[in-house]
Amino acid sequence: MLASLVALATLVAPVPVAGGPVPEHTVVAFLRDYMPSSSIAIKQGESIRFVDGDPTAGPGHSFTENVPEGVTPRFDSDIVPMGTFKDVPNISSLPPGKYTFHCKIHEVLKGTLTVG
Ligand SMILES: [Cu+2]
Repeated sequence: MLASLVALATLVAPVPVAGGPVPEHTVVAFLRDYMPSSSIAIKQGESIRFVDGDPTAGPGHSFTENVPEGVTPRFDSDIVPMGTFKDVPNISSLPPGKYTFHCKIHEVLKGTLTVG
C-alpha cells in the first residue's frame, strides 16, 4: 500500500517538459477511476495532463470525449500506458460547457469535464 502511494505521489509530482508549460490540471487514472474525482472543472483556456497510474489497466487508459459513433471527439488522449502521461490535446480551446468523457478501453471509467 505504501509503495503504491509513493508511486502515485511520484506520478502526480510536476514533471518538467521541454517546450511548454505544465498544464493547470492533472487527472490521474488509478484503480479504474479518474482521481481525485470524475467531475473535473477547469476555466476556459486551461489544459489537462492525463496520467495513467493504474497497474491494473492492461494496455492503459484514455481520457476521451463521449461522442456518437462516427463523430470525432474534440479531445482524446488516446491510450496512455501505465506510468506515463499525456497532455490532452485541444482542451484549452474548448468553449465553456459540460463534456462527458470515458476510457476507450474500460467502460467503467467515465466522468464529466466542466469548462467555465
Ligand atoms: Cu481504461
